[in-house]
Amino acid sequence: DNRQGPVYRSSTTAPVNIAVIKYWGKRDATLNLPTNSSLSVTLSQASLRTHTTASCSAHYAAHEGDSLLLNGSAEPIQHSPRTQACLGQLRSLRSSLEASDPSLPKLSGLPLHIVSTNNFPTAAGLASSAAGFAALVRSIADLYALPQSATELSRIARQGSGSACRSLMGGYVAWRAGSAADGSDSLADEVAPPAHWPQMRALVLVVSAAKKHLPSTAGMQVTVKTSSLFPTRADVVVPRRMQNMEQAIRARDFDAFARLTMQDSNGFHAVCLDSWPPIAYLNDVSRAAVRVVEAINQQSTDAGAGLLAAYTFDAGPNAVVYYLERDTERVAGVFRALLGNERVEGWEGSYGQDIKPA
Ligand code: 2P0
Repeated sequence: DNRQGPVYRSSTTAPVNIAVIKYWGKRDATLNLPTNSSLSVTLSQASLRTHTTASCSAHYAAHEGDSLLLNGSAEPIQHSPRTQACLGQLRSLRSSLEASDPSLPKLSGLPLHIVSTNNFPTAAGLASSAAGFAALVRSIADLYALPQSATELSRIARQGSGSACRSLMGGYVAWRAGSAADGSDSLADEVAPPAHWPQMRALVLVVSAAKKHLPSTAGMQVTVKTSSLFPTRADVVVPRRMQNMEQAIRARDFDAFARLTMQDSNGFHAVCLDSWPPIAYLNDVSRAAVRVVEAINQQSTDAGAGLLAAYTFDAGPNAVVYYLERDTERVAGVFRALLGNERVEGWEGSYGQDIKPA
């Protein structure tokens, strides 16, 4: 129906990212400004991603306003300050474009319909907010034909969910904490593209798909307020580790990458446990996964070689294990043999190649 004008539409996908240097702690909870920089690996879109279509039209009922359908359910975005911040800033960039070029259609005044689906269980605690807000920002930026770079858009995605700013780029991505009070320098940049180290793989072990743990936003606030170990982590340990991790990635040094990844995951869970009330995200199955990785690495280092596998855990019990393609049998193969397929909902993340379901 064209009587009330066309429907403008744009679709995109955004991948999940899994941090190897963790974001944990905000210096500003409204702008999502972190207390430390972080670094993640963007997983292949074939394994874990959000698909989002954004559209706008004069045909859409203005009184209904903007809407978001996530996996078929309407989300109450009118009551989400984070979503409102993203939509407001994208609209204002479009509005500036329209002001500078009067021939452009006036999309900034039209209601937005956003339809999003994940190709993985949303409840599984697999960083769905990162892919979700990255896809939301990218799809609307494309719909509005905004000229801003991925790094500039990361400033907007960050306000939806901190970790989302790292999902606007592929490969190895750093989120620089920045120091400005308005967040203008708290941005993501690509440390290395996927092709720099295409042998990297990730095995996602869904230990529990239940969503019982304390949400990240609340957990971070408790840690910042109460953990006595936290200032050392944020101010001393992570800045040094960021430098070493970037160096390990540039040199494709898996041994150093693995050690830093495991140390940082453990450091993050240590400040969680040091919080009051204490925050414990890992469970017995998580700890069993740690022991399997340690056994694999022990065998390798006993033979005089480097580390083969690195575990990392976010704000929940699920494990992500990084390894190199050449060690697939010795790492992913061991997990599969131990756990069997029915107890492991796994994906092998890969770069530039098809994903084989585990
Ligand atoms: C990370 N996590 O670096 C860390 C590691 C969880 C543990 O980013 O409040 O959903 O939306 O900014 O991004 C999860 O926190 O938090 C997270 P908000 P977010 O991936």
